[in-house]
Amino acid sequence: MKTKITQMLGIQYPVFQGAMAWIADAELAAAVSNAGGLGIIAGGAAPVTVVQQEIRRAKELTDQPFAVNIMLLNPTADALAQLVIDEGVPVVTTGAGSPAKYIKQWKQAGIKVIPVVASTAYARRMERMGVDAVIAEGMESGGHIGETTTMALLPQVIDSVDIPVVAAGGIADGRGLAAARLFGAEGVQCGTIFLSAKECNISEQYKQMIYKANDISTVVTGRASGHPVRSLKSPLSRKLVQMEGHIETRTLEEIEAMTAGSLRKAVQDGNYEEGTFMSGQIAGLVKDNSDCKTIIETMVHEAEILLRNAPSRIG
Ligand code: TUI
Repeated sequence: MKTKITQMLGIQYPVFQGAMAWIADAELAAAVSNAGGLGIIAGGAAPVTVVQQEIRRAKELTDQPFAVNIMLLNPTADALAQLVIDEGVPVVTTGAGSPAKYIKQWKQAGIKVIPVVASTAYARRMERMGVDAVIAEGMESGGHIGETTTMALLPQVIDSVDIPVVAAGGIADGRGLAAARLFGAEGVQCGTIFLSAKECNISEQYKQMIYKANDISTVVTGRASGHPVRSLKSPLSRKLVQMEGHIETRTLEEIEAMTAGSLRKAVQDGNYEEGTFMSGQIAGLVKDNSDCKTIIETMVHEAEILLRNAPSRIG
């Protein structure tokens, strides 16, 4: 499946593995890149030296292109912006804010720059700044999200810019990829489906919660603090929903204390009571423990069949 994105990045399949903080390490990213997709190392809130090690490990594990994601709320974003240049990382994605101040230096270094956007205004702003493509991420996604669904956001972003658009949010199989292609997207980015990959190093508790999830298993918390986050319903997210129902200043501080470090508790410790198990709404589709190659090849194969048979749907 050749698209403008596979050609731009020199990859085989138009499938990105979303950058998941604490989760998307060199092993996962390299497995996705070796399978023909675009693996992405999550900078997250990790110290610069840790991200540097992951980049170097990814270079050992794959000779295919991979990306690093810079989460712009992260205080080390400036240092990571320089690190990707120093390490010769070919592709950078960004999330949770504006990468405006880095774009010139990244483009000068020959890096392909692909920000996540959650609105058309922001997509247009990014295009004017000279980015290579955008990822339009709907609120079905796990983690930090915008307000608009993929179904509504994607065609509007595609109509707003001339650069390639990658669809994200609620995509986990060939149907999602085929639909995104019909919308006019040049590729997809998936996070939740890769939580089930053998190469994804998360706690067994997290994996089991994903396998057991259905269509109504996630909830959005954090709207009061301005950083809405989608995660699986759990003891912590239920408590947060309750507290957010009657917010005072003290509650915001309590919420901050309860959520700090809670993603790490989910990923590494499998702490059911105190963890934040970030997940997209598509978790109900994620059932078995597969590897990245099978996940990507199955998705692309299914999409190709659907797209080939599309005329039969006219009737
Ligand atoms: O960044 C994400 N998803 C994430 S980051 C993350 S780590 C985290 N941990 C604890 C609390 C909060 C985050 C987990 N998941 N996705 C990309 C994304 N970017 N979604 C939405 C946006 C976005 C929102 C506003 C991008 C740009 C934007 O611009 C606002 C403006 O106009 O500056």
